[in-house]
Amino acid sequence: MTNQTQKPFSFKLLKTDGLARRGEITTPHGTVRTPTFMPVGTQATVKAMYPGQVRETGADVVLGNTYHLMLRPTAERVDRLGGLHTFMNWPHTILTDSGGFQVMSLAQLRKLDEDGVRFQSHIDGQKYHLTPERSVEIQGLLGSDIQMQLDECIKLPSPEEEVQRAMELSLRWAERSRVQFEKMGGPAKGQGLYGIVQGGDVPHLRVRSAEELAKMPFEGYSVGGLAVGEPQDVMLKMLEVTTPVMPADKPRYLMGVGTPDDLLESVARGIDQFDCVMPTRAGRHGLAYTRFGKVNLKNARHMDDPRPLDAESACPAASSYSRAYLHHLVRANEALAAMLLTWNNLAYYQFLMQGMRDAIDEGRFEYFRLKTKADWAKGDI
Ligand code: PRF
Repeated sequence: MTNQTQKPFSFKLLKTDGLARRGEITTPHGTVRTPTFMPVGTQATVKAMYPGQVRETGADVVLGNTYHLMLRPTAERVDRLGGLHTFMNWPHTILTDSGGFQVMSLAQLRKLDEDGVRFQSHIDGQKYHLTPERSVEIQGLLGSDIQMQLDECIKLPSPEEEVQRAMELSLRWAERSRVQFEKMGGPAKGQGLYGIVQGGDVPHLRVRSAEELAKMPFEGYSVGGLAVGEPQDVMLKMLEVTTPVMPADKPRYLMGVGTPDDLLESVARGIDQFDCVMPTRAGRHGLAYTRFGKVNLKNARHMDDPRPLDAESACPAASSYSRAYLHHLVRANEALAAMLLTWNNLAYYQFLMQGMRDAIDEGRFEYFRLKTKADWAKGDI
């Protein structure tokens, strides 16, 4: 049950500019300004960042993973310890993925059938059975504000029959997930459950998936099965056929995407929410995102460069450390390298999202899109 200060899930569409949308998701743990980028906190931590610092970059919501947390420390333990918000000291909104995607990329000896997916843990080989019902149960135990149905995401390219089979299975799992979500009291707790559009790179399957899901009462709708090996123009084409069929009064979440350019182009096609490991993972590998494109700090050209990454950035990681120092930390494999570059990258992603939100508010999104791309093209230095 939500207490007096907690508000139930809702979405308000505040403004549109072309297909780009400016909105607000409310959950029991706060307000999410959309379009939004959600840093990935797979293991109940955004790697190399304090939660307060993640918040300060401008994040309204972080993502957790059913797959990882069910294996360790287990959903039941997190529940006993007061839920995921308390456990990880993130009092704001949390979205969790359902586990299907991670099972397919990480688990051993996977076996998928109508009922769900059987797999062995990549940590200790222990056997698990994840069903649509169990996934929603786990997400409920974690206390996630925004939950995802279990789905089957297949890699591209795949034969059309295979794409169709996975999409139809995901629709049946959507229905079962919804039933379980209501049984768990999700709506009474003010939580939301999203259905996930599948259909690979086949336009008519995407449309059917979105139309069938729209008939079910989800709080939001995700676009899954993209950024799985197809070129960017195929992904954008799929968004162009999918978002017009998705309910306009519900949030739309493009899962596991992407580069700054992907975010810009997807918002231009009507997407409201994103998550991706890119800024955090790249940061741990010596790569910085800036207004003028990517900077690989491993490169020897930075060795004697006293300039910061971006003197005008509000993020200290970008403005207060020289490229020479960052290069040194990366080369020496120091923990601070990962910390500073992750901080810089999350701050840049949030700066980009704030720029998009302001541009939509002020009816100049198209100009913002072109200007941002022109700055990237200038390149760094
Ligand atoms: N389904 C789920 N999670 C995901 C995806 C998906 O298709 C993707 C695809 N890019 C990332 N994360 N449940």
